[in-house]
Amino acid sequence: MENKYVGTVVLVAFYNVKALGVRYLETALRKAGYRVVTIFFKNFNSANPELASKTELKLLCDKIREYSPVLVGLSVMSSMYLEVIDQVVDALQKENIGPISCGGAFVSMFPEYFLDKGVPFVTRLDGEIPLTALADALRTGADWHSIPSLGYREDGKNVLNPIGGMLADVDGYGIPTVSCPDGWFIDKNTITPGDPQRNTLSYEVIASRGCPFTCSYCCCVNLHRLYPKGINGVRTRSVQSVIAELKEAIKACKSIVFIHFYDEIFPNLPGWVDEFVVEYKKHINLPFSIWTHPKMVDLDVMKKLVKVGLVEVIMGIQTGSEHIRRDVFHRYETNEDVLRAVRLIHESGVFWATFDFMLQHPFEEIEDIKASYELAKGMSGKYELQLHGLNFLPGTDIVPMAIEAGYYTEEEMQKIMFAPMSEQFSVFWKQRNSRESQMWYDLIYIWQFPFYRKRCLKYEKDPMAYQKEIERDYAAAQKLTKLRYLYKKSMVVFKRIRQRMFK
Ligand code: B12
Ligand code: SF4
Repeated sequence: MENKYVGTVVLVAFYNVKALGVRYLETALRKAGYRVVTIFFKNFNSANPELASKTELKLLCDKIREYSPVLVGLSVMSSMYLEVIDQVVDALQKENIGPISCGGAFVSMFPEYFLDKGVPFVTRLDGEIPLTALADALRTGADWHSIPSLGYREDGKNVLNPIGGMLADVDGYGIPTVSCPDGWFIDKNTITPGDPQRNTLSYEVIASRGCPFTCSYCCCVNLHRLYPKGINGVRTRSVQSVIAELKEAIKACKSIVFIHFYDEIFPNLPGWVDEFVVEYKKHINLPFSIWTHPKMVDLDVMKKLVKVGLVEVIMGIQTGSEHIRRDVFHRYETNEDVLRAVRLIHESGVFWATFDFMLQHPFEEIEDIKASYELAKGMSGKYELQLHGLNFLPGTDIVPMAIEAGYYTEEEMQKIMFAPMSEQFSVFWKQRNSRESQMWYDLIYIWQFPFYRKRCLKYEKDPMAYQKEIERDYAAAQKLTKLRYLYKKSMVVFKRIRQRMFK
């Protein structure tokens, strides 16, 4: 069996059993003749993230050693769980397992983080071509020094090759491996054979890579700045490629009832959408969700998508304060644009609209959070609000802004950005602020439930005078959120059944 492969590469995905980036790498390596063993290390849990236990680290090391790979690729998408990547790198180094190569969004921005730790190779941006070239070179003993996008350590110095080996037409990468033939899942001190995605109810796909916007708290613009000439900030796949992947997914994962499109912004190119809706209806016909942006909402496009199964639209609004939005977040839509987008989303007839806000960060004054409350009040139709805090992600434009504004020193900021995982995830959900800010935060949360709106109109006159009542209603609204979640899920399943019956 081993003979049919040129060698084995082990890939490790962290806290993400869907791990699209890793699945694209697997496709590229398999095309080049490698046996690819993909280990999904720990399940995602943003509410209560756990570190890796000694047992889990041992299970990982033992499994990798078993395959004597040419290369071990660690996928580091986010800095929020760096603590665990550090644990894994330490364990692999102690056990002399490797050579290790790291890649992923965080590594693309901070390649030296791992080189300084003694990891021999890193890769920036798209990994398909460089990683395959590196595996080939290590396997054959060829020289790897000039592989584009590769970083390595030599004579005590870090060397970063210019970024290259990126395809302008991402169809060239093929489709991500939907079901890894040599997949393993490590979690809860146990290792399970098989790709955990096979039993999934929802499949995650991206129809494009990249985002045209420049939000200061997001890495997309920083990643974009690294692109070489000739590579567009947004690279959209062909409809055929997306449909081929989804067909494959439905064949391999028998329980799929829902599709999540995780494009930063779902493509709204008119020709593309027209072709997509025809093909999607014909071959896939499953309920799906998309992410969009206030500047990108087009009624005609939305209506076409709704007709073929779009049931949920998630849109970042982030704040109602024009000042915070423009000067701090570097988002250039106005409140009118936001209200228009919300209206159009509802007019399209989509079942569910979810809007994200990022509240209670150091740039925000009471007037700003009040403005978010006022914006929510002006938003038409039914909607779900997801209220988040602001994570300072390393390398994003908002980081130096916060230091310059005097909110943190450089040292304090380093501590925040590289804090233990549990602290970072608690900031993601919520950050404690002044009592008054807390009352406005609670009011925004409560407002999303129409039943409480009359009370909100009373409390808003002087929230500090109604603290007890606001807290009580906030606690009740949190319970309602759970019920609403169940309602949403059951409706999606119901829609799926109906769609099947009237196919
Ligand atoms: C889609 C997405 C998600 C999806 C993931 C879907 C999936 N099935 O994988 C969901 C919604 C689940 C998600 C969750 C999170 N995400 Co996210 N996500 C993205 C997004 C928008 C696109 C990622 C993607 O799929 N790209 C397409 C694939 C093909 O590219 P890729 O993953 O980058 O992989 C390529 C290269 O990086 C490289 N590569 C990857 N791994 C490796 C390994 C080796 C060895 C090599 C050589 C190369 C290599 O090759 C791959 C193929 O070309 C990015 C933004 C971005 N531009 O990266 C944010 C992004 C990666 N996410 C981010 C964050 C913060 C998170 C969360 C922590 C959010 C949270 N608080 O819960 C979680 C963490 C999940 C996890 N365990 O990793 C941040 C990370 C920044 C940071 N410093 O932390 C980003 C950059 C967005 C941002 N806010 O700036 N995310
Ligand atoms: S619109 Fe979303 S994905 Fe695009 S830069 Fe802003 S936060 Fe990032």
